[in-house]
Amino acid sequence: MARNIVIDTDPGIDDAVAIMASALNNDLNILGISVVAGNVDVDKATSNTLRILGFLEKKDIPVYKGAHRPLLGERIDASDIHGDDGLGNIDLKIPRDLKPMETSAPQFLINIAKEYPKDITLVTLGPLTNLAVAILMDSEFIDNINSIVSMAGAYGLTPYGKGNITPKAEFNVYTDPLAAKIVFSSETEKYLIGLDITQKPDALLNEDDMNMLRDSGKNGKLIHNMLKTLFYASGGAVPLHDPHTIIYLIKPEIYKFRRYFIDVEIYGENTYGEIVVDDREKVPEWLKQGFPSYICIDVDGEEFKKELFNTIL
Ligand SMILES: [Ca+2]
Repeated sequence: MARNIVIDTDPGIDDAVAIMASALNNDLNILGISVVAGNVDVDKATSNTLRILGFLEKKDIPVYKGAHRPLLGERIDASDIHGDDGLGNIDLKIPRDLKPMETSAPQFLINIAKEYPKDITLVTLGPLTNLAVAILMDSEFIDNINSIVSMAGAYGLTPYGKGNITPKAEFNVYTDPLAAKIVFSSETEKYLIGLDITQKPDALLNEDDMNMLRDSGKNGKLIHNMLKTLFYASGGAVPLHDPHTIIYLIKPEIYKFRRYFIDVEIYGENTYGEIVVDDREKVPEWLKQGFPSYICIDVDGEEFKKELFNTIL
């Protein structure tokens, strides 16, 4: 039986690729997509979700618009990376019959978790504002979720686990560290996939991958078009962060996780949005700081790309 998932996202080029991979895999059943401000503002991110679903002809997946700003700090976007439209300035229209639902994203998350208790894997690809609001609104919400799989954070557990906004902070956490703190301290199983593995050299898209995408069918061509400006601006090797969450669900054996107690820095001048990992080995758990999560510490990058291309192309 297919696994029920809900995706919370801020498309975003790599979000779009993750949505494509999840929608095209028969072992995953997308119950809905909630949208949050992140890479672009929430209206553009919602439009982009609808554009991708229209392109895939998956018009039956409901889309819910969520938070337009973070719980903490001013909204910061990443249109310098993802283009003004958030998808690399591609020519892709929203089909006229596609609109977001009336219900807000946090309310949808609460409702769907009640409807499918302990039967939903919540996949997050953006700042964690919608989840934090759902946690604050409904004390039973998090108990109803089976597990959370998030692309978020830089943990310093591999040579690649350094920040991409500041030396210490990754975008999805930096842009709403309070939301991340609320979600990461919640009592559910959390699998956190961060820059420690998404920036690993063998997981980056290289020139051969780009040429292969360009010369493949319509799905590959769309990915090539979204990525090409960013790819050449970044010197010929580009990470695809968000799709790791989906490939982890499809092929968990190529990922390695370890359990750590973690917390999020929300006050620091130079460390704002940093994830503090309590990796002290000889300290008993009851003395450790933060809350436990499973942190991704390795991936077979070649296998990641192979599985991603197999799913999408
Ligand atoms: Ca994202």
